[in-house]
Amino acid sequence: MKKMIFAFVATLCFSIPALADEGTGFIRGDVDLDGNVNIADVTALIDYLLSGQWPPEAPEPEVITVNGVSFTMIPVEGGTFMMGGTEEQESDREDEYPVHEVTLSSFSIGQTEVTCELWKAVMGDRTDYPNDMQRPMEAVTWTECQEFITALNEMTGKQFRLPTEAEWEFAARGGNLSEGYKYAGSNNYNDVAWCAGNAYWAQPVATKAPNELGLYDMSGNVSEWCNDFYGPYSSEAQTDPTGPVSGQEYVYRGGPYNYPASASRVAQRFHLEGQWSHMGGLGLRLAL
Ligand SMILES: [Ca+2]
Ligand SMILES: [Ca+2]
Repeated sequence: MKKMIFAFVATLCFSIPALADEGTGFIRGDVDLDGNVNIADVTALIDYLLSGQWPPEAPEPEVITVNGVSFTMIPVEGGTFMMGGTEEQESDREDEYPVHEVTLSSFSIGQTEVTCELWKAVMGDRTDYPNDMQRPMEAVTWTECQEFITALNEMTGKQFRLPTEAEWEFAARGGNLSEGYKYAGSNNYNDVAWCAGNAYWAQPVATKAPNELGLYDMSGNVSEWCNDFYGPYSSEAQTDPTGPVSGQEYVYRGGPYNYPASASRVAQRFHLEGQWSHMGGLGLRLAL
């Protein structure tokens, strides 16, 4: 009898419509949203049933407005992936190896790069970027990004931050919905990335196709600062890695509009000193 009840609950577990929807990035049956489907999900489902909260729902994209400017954070369900120069990357760059297994907890990431419009809404007149305000903010240092995030957090009461390098790559690869593309959402850079070959300067965000998670411009447009110091990869499997504890330079990812397409591969790493580098084509994307 106990077995029958268990089997019944397990069947329920795998039929949760909210979590089975195509395109949400969430795994069918993963009730507790930890990226794995296992016995813990059956327990979580029983808890949901007993608490009267049925059905459990996958988190929705969140729209946040500051000083009249709205932006969207996309939930990314945690999971396990291979990080670094996997086969489809066709990479000869030493720092993408060894390819290693990374497991991440759930997080949210900006649907787009931080726009000039959003930067201005948060930092007042600090921006002197005169052109299209829907373009990504660029030529900002890692330190300035932290100032922007601190100000944004004071305005919203939230805990925005830069993504870790692993979160950035997992999201670029499409998270649990990954199709294994070379670029974020396609094997053809022209579908998804503004880069040398189709652009001379930054383009308004979200004007190429999104990736599997609905994220725009993870490949190309502007590169994006990550929170981590730059360092070599280790072959060991890691959970929620945050990079080296100290370092000289910070990681940035995604390849800018003025680099060749290969620079916008999902695995390619860049690094730069964080305080003085006002580099054109380098911006940011928020994580939460
Ligand atoms: Ca689970
Ligand atoms: Ca980008």
